Parts: sequence; structure tokens; C-alpha cells
Amino acid sequence: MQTSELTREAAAPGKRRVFSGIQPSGEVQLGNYLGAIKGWVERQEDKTNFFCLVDLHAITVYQEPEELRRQTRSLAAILFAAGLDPDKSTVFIQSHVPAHAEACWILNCVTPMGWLERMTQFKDKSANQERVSAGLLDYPVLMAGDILLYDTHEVPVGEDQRQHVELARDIAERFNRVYGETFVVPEAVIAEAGARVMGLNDPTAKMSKSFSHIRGHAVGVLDEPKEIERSFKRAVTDSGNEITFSDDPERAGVNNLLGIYKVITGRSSSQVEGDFVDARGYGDLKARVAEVVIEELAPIQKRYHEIMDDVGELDRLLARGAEHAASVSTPKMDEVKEKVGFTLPRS
Ligand code: AQP
Repeated sequence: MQTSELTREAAAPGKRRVFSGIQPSGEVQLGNYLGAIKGWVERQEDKTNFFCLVDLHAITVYQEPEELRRQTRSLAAILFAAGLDPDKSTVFIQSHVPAHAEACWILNCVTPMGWLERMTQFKDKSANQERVSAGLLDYPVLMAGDILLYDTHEVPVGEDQRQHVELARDIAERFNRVYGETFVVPEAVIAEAGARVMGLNDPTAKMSKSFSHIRGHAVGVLDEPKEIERSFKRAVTDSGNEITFSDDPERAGVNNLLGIYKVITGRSSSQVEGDFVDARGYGDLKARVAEVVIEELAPIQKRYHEIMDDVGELDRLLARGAEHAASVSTPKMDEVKEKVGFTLPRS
């Protein structure tokens, strides 16, 4: 599809606008896939979709420059390999569209510091750090700008991002109150299943890219089948043998494994429990969860390698995505500048 067609589509009345982002801050893990990417792919029909590789967000924590460049391309290839269709979804790199950084600055000026200091992700990520960047505190304002620039209705995210979407709503409402109706107030869309995949080594902490170097913590979307089997074999469970869903923190490991199986197979909780009535203990459970994960990821991994064999085409797709994203966000940014009283340069 040509950019002009996409622009018309973006402006189509009645179509819900969807925006979400993902950081190229490490190897994409199963939680990112089940909590976000899988849902983006499944629900991309009949909506106007923007999916952004948020490299500006990634550098709120130091990234080795060459590694960041490699991870950004690799992440883009994973998104297309997982099924994002460039004719239905605009996939682009955040730093390619200057409106994002500009929006962040203006929104900073209507956001009270106290709102940022109470964000739990900031508290978690800054805990035990000797030096914390101002960018880390400001992360949710940049995210608010990302979302609001596209007149977004729906923000599909994992549970960990709910608080940030709430903040984007608060910022939009405050801006609209101060400067007049400008932004659509967005809503978080959080799927019930897969919204919070926990670490295999510690089922009380969410699975995270930045902990993927810790042995046994995460399953990488690109991990080899043998590695996936090994990770599940090592998964922390409990000393019992009951294979059922449970809120008991002692049984969080088994609950997590069943949750992963549930979101991949699309079966109900009782069907999932039924699938394991004949299981011979947790060893069997782990092997069967590993099997469905391997099956789910195999076609994605195959397509990923095909895409990475033609990086030129990947870069072209990303350039096309950025061009379309800018065609929507630049006029929005001009509206914002006008509202706050800036003079716009004559063209
Ligand atoms: N464990 C998870 N379970 C369900 N969803 C998850 N997401 C992340 N971890 C889980 C969802 O993935 C999307 C992209 O996340 P992100 O890259 O923007 O940042 P994040 O939420 O901070 O993810 P990570 O993996 O923990 O990255 P790092 O370690 O770099 O901070 C989001 O929709 C998120 O909810």
C-alpha cells in the first residue's frame, strides 16, 4: 500500500486507532510476545494500527550503541515475522519521527513531578541504582506523547504498563483543560491471559528483557528448542503435585506455567486443567508447556531468519512506516504548538 492510501486510511472516520510500543532493550522474551505482540497481530484487522520500536525509551537505561542498533533491527524483524502486516499496521522506529521527542518536551511542562515520582516502574528500575537518569523518570511522559500524537483510542499492553497508560490519560485531560480540546483520551487494553508472564526462576517477579542474562529467568522468542526445554525444566515450582490454577503465592510457579499454556493454546482455564489430569507430576507439565511454546515460536523463528537475510527490504519497510507515522503525527504536533502559543515557521 502506498503512503497516501495509508494516510487516507488513518483519517478514516469510525476506525479505532491503536498505538503500542516495545523497547529494543534486550532479547525479546516470551512475556513481550504473549502480553503484547501476539495480541497486536491477532487484532490488527479493522483498526488503524501504529506499532513503534521505542529506541528513545530504551536509552533511559544505558545501551551499548552497536548492540542497540542490532537489537532494533532484530526486534523489527521479530514483529514482522510474528505477523504484523505492513499493509495493515504502521511499524516504525521512534527516533525516525521527531514529533515524539518534541511532544515529550511540551507535555513535560504540564506534568507535575509528583505524578512521575509515584510510578512503580520508575521505583523498581531506579532501586539500588547509583545513578538514575532524568530520562528514566520522564519515561512515562515520552510514552504519553507517543500515544497522544496519533489520537489513539486503544493501547494494548501487558499489565505492567497499565499505570503508564493511566498517566497518559491524566496528561491528556490536563492538557485539554489548560489549552482546549486537543487529545483523544486513550484506554489501556489488557488481555486477561498472558498479561503478566512471570520469571521462570522467580515466579513472583515479571519476566523481563533486562534480566534475560540471568540463567533460567526468561525464554527468548529466538531461543533454540533445546534451550527452551532446558529453561522450562529448570522452572521454579513448589513441593506439591497439584496442577491447577491458583492465587496462592506458594503455587505461583505452576500458575505461571499453566497461564503460558493457556494463552498459547487459547483454551479455557477448566480445559487447561483437564489437559493435565493425566500428567505425571510437574516434570510432565514443564515438558508439555515447553512443547507448545516451541511449536508456537518455530514458524516465527523461521520467518525471522528469512527477513534478516534481506535487511535492505526490512529497512525499506521501516522507512515507509516512519514516513506514514510522520504524516499523522507532524500535523498533530503543529496543532499542539499552535495551542500552546508557539509561532509556526512559514513554509
Ligand atoms: N512479563 C510480561 N508479561 C506480559 N507482558 C509483558 N510485557 C513486558 N513484559 C511482560 C509487555 O511487553 C510490551 C513491551 O514492553 P517494553 O519493551 O515496552 O518494556 P517493558 O514492559 O519494561 O518490558 P521488559 O521486557 O521488562 O523490558 P525491559 O527489561 O527493557 O524493561 C509491553 O506492552 C509490556 O507490557
